[in-house]
Amino acid sequence: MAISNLQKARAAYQPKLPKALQGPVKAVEGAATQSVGNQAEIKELFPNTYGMPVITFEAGEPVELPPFNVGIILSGGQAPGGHNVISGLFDGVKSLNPANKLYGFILGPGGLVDHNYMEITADIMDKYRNTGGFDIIGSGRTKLEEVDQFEKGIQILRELNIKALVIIGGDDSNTNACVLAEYYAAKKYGVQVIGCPKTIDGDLKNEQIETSFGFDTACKTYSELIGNIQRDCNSARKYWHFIKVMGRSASHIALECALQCQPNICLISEEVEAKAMSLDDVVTYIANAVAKRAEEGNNFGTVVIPEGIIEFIPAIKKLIAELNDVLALPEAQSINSGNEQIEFVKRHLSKENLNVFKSLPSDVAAQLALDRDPHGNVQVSLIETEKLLSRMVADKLAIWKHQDKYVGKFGTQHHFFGYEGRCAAPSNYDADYCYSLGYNASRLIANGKTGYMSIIKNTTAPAAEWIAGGVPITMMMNLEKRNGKMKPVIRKALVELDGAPFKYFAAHRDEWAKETAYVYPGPIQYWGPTEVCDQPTKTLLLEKAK
Ligand code: FBP
Repeated sequence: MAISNLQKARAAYQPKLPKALQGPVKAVEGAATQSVGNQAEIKELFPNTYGMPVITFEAGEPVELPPFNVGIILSGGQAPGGHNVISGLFDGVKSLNPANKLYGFILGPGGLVDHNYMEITADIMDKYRNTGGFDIIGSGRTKLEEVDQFEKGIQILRELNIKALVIIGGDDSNTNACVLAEYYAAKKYGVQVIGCPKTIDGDLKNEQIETSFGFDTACKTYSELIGNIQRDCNSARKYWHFIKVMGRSASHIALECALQCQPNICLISEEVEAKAMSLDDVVTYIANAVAKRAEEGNNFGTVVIPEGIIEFIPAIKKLIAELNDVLALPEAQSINSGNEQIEFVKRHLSKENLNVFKSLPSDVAAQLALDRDPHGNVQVSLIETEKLLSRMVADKLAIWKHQDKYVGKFGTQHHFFGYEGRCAAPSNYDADYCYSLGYNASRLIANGKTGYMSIIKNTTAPAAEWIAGGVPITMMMNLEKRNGKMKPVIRKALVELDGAPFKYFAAHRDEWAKETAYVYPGPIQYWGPTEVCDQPTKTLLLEKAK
C-alpha cells in the first residue's frame, strides 16, 4: 500500500496520554448517579447498570491480570481519530498483558451479528496510527436492539474468548451499547460493554463529556475550506456562497466554523426554533443582509447553513413529528416505492400538516417523507437546503427589486461540506484525545466496568493534566419518541442559546454581516508553534472560558 510522506511522518507521532494513565491506575468512585430525565422509567429498564458512580482514574499499584481478549466496533458516521481510539485501546490492552488480543468487527455492529471479524495485530495497527478514516475495520449503521442480535453476538464473543466489547459511536450507538451492556449483565454472560464518544456533529457532550471526538478535526477542515472560499469570494467579489455543513440536528459545526471564519451570515437552527421563525423569516433575514451589503457595493458574501435547519422551523418540526408517526404505522411497513410512500403520508397527515407539506418544494417534501436512517432520523444530509434557501432569497430579492428597492446583483455558488472532513487526518488534539479515550477504555475493562463510557476531561489544559475515567451511560439517558414509540436514548446536546459560544457569535454577527471581516484559518498543522498546532475548538475554549 503506497502511503504519503505526511502519513509516514505522522505514523511516528506518539500521542500524549494523561499523567494518570501513564502507569498503573486505581479507580476512584464518585457518588451514585441519576439519569438526566425519566429516572423511574430508566431505572426500571436498566436495573443492572443504573445508578453506578462516575469513575476517575488516579495513579495506583500494578495488578497482574490473566490474559483476556477485547472486541471493537466502529459504529455510524466516520469521525477523525477513530484509528487512534483503536491504537490507544490496542496499546492499553497489550500493556496489561502482551498475550491479550484485540478483535475488530467488520463494517459496524453488523459484524458482531454476522460473525464477521479480524484480529488487529501489531503490524496491521501500525499502518493506521494517527490516520483518518475508519477503514481499518469499516463502519456501519446497523442498529443493535434485538435480543436475537445480542444472542448472535454472544456466540462469537464466547468463541473468541472476548471479555469486553468497545463500541465507538454517537448518541444512538452508545444508547445501543448501554442496552447491550444491560442485557449481558442481566443474563450474567460475563461480557463487559464500554462506549466511546464519537461524532463530528459535536452533539454528544454534557457535564461529563467535554466533546465528542472528530468534532475538532472536522470543524478545522471545514473552516479551512470556508476560509478558502471566503478568500476567493473577497477576491472576485461577485458571488454569494451558500455553504451547508453537516451536523444533523445540532448546529455545533456551523457555529464553530462561524467562530473560526467570521462569515457574513451563519444560521443556527436552535435559534430559529426558539424564535419560532418561519422559512420566510429565515429567507428575509438573509435577503436583508444581501441588500444591505449591496448598498455598500458588496455584491458578495458567505452564508453558513447547518444541515438540520429545516427540522427546526416550528411548522416543519410539527410536520416531521407527525410524519414519523405515520411512517411507523404497520400499513407503512410494506410500502416499497417512494411515490407510494408519499401518497400514503399525504392520505394520513392532518390537514394543518398536509398544507405545510404541500407548501414545500417537492424535492424537500419528498425527502422528509422518505425513509429514516436505522435510528429513525430524517436524513438531513440529503436535503439541499443551501440551494433551497438561495433560490428563495433570489425570489425575495426579485420582488423587492420590483418594488424599487436596491438589491444589487445576486450571483450564487453552493457547497456542502460533510464527507470532506469526516475522514481527515486527526489534528493533534484529536490524535491525543482519541488515543487517550482508547487507552482509558482498556483501564475500564481491567477494572471490570460495564455500561460505562470512556471519558477524558480538562482537555483545554496540556494533555498530561487531562482527567481520565468513566461515566455510566444510563446517566445521560431519558425517554424520547423514536419510530412512533417512547425509547430510552442518550439526550442529544444542541447549541445552547445562553452558552458562551453562541453568545460570542451573537455579539459579533451584525458586524460580520456588514463588514467583510473574514478570517482564513488555513490547513490543520501538525508541527510548529503550539498556538497554531495544539488549539482545541473555539467552542470548547469559550465553554471553558479560557
Ligand atoms: P454520526 O451521527 O453517526 O456520527 O454521523 C454523523 C453524520 O456525518 C451527520 O453529520 C450526517 O447527517 C450523517 O452522518 C450522514 O450519514 P451517512 O454517512 O449515512 O450519509
